Amino acid sequence: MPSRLKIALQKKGRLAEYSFELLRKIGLRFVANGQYLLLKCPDFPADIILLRDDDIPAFVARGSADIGIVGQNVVWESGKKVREICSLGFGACRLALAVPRKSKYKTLRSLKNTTIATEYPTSVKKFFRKLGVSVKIAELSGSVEIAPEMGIADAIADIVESGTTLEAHNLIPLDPPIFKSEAVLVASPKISAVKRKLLDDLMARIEAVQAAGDKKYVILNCRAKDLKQIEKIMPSLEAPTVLPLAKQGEFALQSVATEKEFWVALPKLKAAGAKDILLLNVEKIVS
Ligand code: PRT
Ligand code: ZN
Repeated sequence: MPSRLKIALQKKGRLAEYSFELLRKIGLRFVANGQYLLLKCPDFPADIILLRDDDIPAFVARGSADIGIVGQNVVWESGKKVREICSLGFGACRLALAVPRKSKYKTLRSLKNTTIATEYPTSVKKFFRKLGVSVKIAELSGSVEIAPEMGIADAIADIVESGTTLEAHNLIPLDPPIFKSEAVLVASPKISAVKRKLLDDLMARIEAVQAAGDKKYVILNCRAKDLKQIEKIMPSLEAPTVLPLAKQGEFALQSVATEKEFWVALPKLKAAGAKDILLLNVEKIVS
């Protein structure tokens, strides 16, 4: 039987939809309807295993899954031996220490001998060991932000994204964070050579998606007399493509640019005589 790559993804939660979307963008078809935990991809030799995110590092480390998508925070906390292949550009957050607004503890070092509530005991212990500051840990599996109010801890170490949750509980973060994290593609150290080839194939596809990033395909028309000036202004990867229109003395210019570059260039393009301007999505760029 031909080898099939086993891909571990979060079943439900903050990374699930982004992970499904990425796999779909790279051409893997599957139906995730919440009913099955093992999904077969019909047009690529891969099966998707849906798990709690906390279980993904262990599955990948022991080779029960060949690759997985999970937050670096979860990998580091687990201590499991997996290979980080690449960052995926979503799930960005940080593990930060925070204290009540009115707390007497204002710096990381001032937390000496205090109790810190967290879902990340290993990462917190490691951080303070490195800092040479001894702290006690109150390990919780949720609702960490209410621990100081409940008298369980002096400070917390929790995942922060926008900071809204901390603010809502009158907590202020201390700098620097313990670490910054984002979703990563991880691979098993036990992956076979055949499956490694399948992974390389998927990686090339992921790179094409990442290269497209927020790039757009820009198309516009102009008159021959304005062509040279517009060519100069038009942002592009190398240089814009210039094509004559089926109308005497008119041209089309086509190029690839980031959305930001496009908006900056737009007033100048219009002033230079650009018209019929289209902005289209670019899905993939293969260099
Ligand atoms: O059920 P399962 O165990 O699979 O999921 P989970 O509930 O453990 O994790 P989930 O789905 O909440 O998060 C999955 C991953 O998303 C995390 O491991 C992080 O890598 C990443 N991530 C990104 C976040 C956040 N942003 C985030 N904001 N994980 C959690 N949060 C929580 C945080 O715990 C806190 O309660 O959101 C709150 C803070 O958000 P802000 O925006 O108010 O600062
Ligand atoms: Zn979890």
